[in-house]
Amino acid sequence: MAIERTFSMIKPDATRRNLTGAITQMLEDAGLRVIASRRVWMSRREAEGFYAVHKERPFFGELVEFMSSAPTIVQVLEGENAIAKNREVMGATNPANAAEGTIRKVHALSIGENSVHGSDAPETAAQEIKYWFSDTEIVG
Ligand code: DGT
Repeated sequence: MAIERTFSMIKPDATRRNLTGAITQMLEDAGLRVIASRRVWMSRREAEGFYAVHKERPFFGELVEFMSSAPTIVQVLEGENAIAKNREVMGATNPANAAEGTIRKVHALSIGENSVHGSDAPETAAQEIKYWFSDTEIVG
């Protein structure tokens, strides 16, 4: 399997509870390397742009409100099979369904306040990385 890159975000519910280090440690323990990282307090407009694919969903307003309610940590992760590996360590969207030992099982509060985001495919990973980072900020 080739080395892949994926986009990860530590969400406001987690930064509020001072879990940036604990969550990053879980990513690193899974074999993922943090090759870019920045703390951002996104505007509503940035949140709407980032989550544009969900704009018709009933929870879109709530999602944008939440994502712009406190700082997030945006990251690029690199490793073998990084996209799938990150999704695995994140666990299911709803923490009630997440497997033992996953980030969402351990830390998430609800389906909305679910501590982390991770790209779900190579195309979205490339788009999401580009949304938040310039090439010079990524140091592999
Ligand atoms: P991600 O990685 O944040 O894109 O989440 P996924 O791919 O695990 O889940 P997805 O794409 O179905 O939903 C994107 C985000 O939208 C999810 O992380 C939290 C939020 N969300 C999804 N379903 C609900 C819901 O029923 N209520 C609320 N408030 N938020 C939701």
